[in-house]
Parts: sequence; structure tokens; C-alpha cells
Amino acid sequence: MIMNSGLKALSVCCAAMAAALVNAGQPTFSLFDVLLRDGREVQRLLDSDVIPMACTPSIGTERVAVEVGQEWKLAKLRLPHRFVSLHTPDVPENPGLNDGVDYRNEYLNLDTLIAQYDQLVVDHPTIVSKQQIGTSHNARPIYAYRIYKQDLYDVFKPKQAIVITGGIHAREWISPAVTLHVAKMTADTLATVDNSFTERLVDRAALYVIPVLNPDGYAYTWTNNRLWRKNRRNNGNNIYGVDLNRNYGTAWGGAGSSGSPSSETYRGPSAFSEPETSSLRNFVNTLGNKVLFIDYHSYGQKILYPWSYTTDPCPHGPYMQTLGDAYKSTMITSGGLSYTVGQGAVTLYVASGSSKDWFYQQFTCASYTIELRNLNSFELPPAEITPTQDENWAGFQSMILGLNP
Ligand code: 0X9
Ligand code: ZN
Repeated sequence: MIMNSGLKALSVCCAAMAAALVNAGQPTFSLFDVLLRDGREVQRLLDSDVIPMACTPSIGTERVAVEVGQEWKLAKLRLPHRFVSLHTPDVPENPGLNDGVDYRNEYLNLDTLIAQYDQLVVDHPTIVSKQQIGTSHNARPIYAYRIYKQDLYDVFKPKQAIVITGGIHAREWISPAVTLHVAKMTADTLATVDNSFTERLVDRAALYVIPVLNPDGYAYTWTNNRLWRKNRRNNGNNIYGVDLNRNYGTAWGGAGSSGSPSSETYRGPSAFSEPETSSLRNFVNTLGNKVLFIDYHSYGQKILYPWSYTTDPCPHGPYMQTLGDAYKSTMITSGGLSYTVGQGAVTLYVASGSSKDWFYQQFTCASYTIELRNLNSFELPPAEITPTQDENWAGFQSMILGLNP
């Protein structure tokens, strides 16, 4: 086992002080390479509060992060490890609420992001409306925005519901950024353009967007810890957070989730124990005929459909594969990158209690987790925001057009 020398500890401390001046409130992380020799060691890492930098830790050497000064958390796991470097995440200054906000090229903090949606309501009062669907652990409102254009025949033909969620995992900043672009483009297009996409929406569907399902976690990544994933439930003993994407009611408690409160994939004390997930459940239960659900995440460039909790196929796998392929091929023809389409448990890993499994099981409708770009990091550089938004807006429209009538 390789431990830090005293000299290294001193430089760690100086670097941390310098970082604090630039990035007030944000910790510097020590990065280590850890050797995982078997499945039990992988599990030991996954049940701990040491942060794997990869989406899919597996047997072999894995890069992990621990806050400077908390290296004991890694030592406690008794896994062979080697110090690699210090890492100070780049967290920008909070932009002002509206003036000069450039959501195509910079990440937005919670208030600024919500202000962009509120502006959408002001810009398109007959198309966009806002509703609070719940309140987080730390008393932050959780909002949904409905985007739809009224049609003379609505009375006879109730709208289908399309639901998209962003920001369930706090550090995956590209998720709310893409969700905002899809919402804005849908509203602007509905207001000004007459094409097959708007016809399909006007005629049959309403889009419901939940910009940030985990507002406490998202805010926390801006002020305290850029690499935070979970919500901010107080689990006691100074341990915080439930992984909201392990807290849904389908196969809750199964493989690919953890019962350990310190784990990054802690499933919570019971299914829907969290105000964030139960708010979403209660809200979508009030909507009519659900036809599509997309939960945006990062990273890995993958379009995943159920099941996640088992590698067994689900009955509508072929339909969701076809729709996913439409999303993917339009991304490519629009000049974007190629994402892999497949069943979650097969293409990524087994995960129980996830949003897309619950949505599919409850409503038998097309349901996806989309893992956005990549560069093997949750800290996707701002230069990647515009191309990621563009390719997903293109993919999203083609998926809408491919939906069953
Ligand atoms: O683990 C998750 O919740 C998602 N990946 S992430 O890196 N964004 O945390 C994936 C969940 C989707 N499904 C499957 N793993 N099958
Ligand atoms: Zn995620």
C-alpha cells in the first residue's frame, strides 16, 4: 500500500488553500488509483463514500477521488492504492439572473437556470406554464413546466404526456443544460414554426419538463462539492444523501443499489422515501396518457431503455430500440456524435430502483435514461455544451416523430 509522504501532505495543504481562494467553498480532491482484485473489492468501494471517477467501476485499476484531508476514508477500505494528483474542479462564478446569460456556452447555477425557464413563461405565455410539484429536503421548490399549444380539438382528444427530467444526479451538469435547450427549442418552435414535429406535438402531446429534480444536490455542487451525486437527506452520523436513481419503486432494494447510507448508490430507507422522487411520482400520476419518458444523465453517450434491474429483456424492447435508433441516427446526421442504444442492464450495468424502470413498469410507455457526453468525466468542459445540446435536440425531435400514434 502506498501512502502519502509528509512532503506530499504539505503540498496538498498549500494547493488546497490556493484553490479555496479561487473556488470559494469548493474542496480540492486527492486522486488515487485503486486496485480492485475481485467483485467483493469492487462492492467494498461502491458501498463506501470514496468517489469513483468512472461511471462503471470494475475489477482492475480504478481512479477515485477523496477530499483533501479525508484520505483516511480510502485507507479504511484497505485496498492497494497510489496517489496520482490533486484535482480542483472548475466551478464558475454564478452568473447574474438574466443579463448576459449564455446557456449555450456556460453552466448555470440553480437560480439562474430556473430564471431561464421563468423567462420562457414570460416569452410564451400561451404555450409555457409553471407548476411546483414538490419541495426538497432542504425546502427548495421542485418545478415542472408544461409546454404545449392548444388545439381546437383538445376537448375531444386529450393530450398525451411526454415527460423529461434533468438534474437527478447533482454533478451531471450537462443534464439540466440539455433539458433547458430541449424545453426552449420546443417552446420557440411551437410558437413560430409549422412542421411535422410541431404538428405531432400540437395535435397530440404536451411536454412536461422537470428542469432539476434534485435541487439541493445541484445547488450543493455549486457551493460545496462539485462531485456530489445524491440528494441531501441527512442520514445521521454526518452522512448525507440518497441516490435518487435507486429510490424508485420498481425492484427497489435489488442488485446495483446499496443499503449503506454512505454509498454513492444508497437506495434510501424505503422506495419513494425521498420528497424528490415521490413528488415526481405524484405529479406524473396526475397526467393523462403517458407516451414517453426521458431522464437525462451523464456520462457515457448511451441511450438506455428498460430493464435496468435485470438483464432479462422487457416486452417492448424492440419498439424502444427502434425509437432509440431514430434518436441516434438523427444525432449523427445533424453533425453530432454517435451514442450506443441498448437495454440498460446489458449496455451499462444492473441498477435497481431507477426512474426509467418505474416509468415503464407503471405506464407501459417508452422510457429512457440518456447518458450524455463524456470525455470520461462528470466535469464536461463548457465547450461541449452547445454540441451536446444540438445533437440531443435533433435526436429528441426524431424520437417524437417516431412515437406510436
Ligand atoms: O447509475 C445510474 O443511475 C445511471 N448512470 S450514471 O452514471 N448517470 O449515474 C444509469 C442508470 C440507468 N440504467 C442502467 N444502469 N441500466
Ligand atoms: Zn446520472
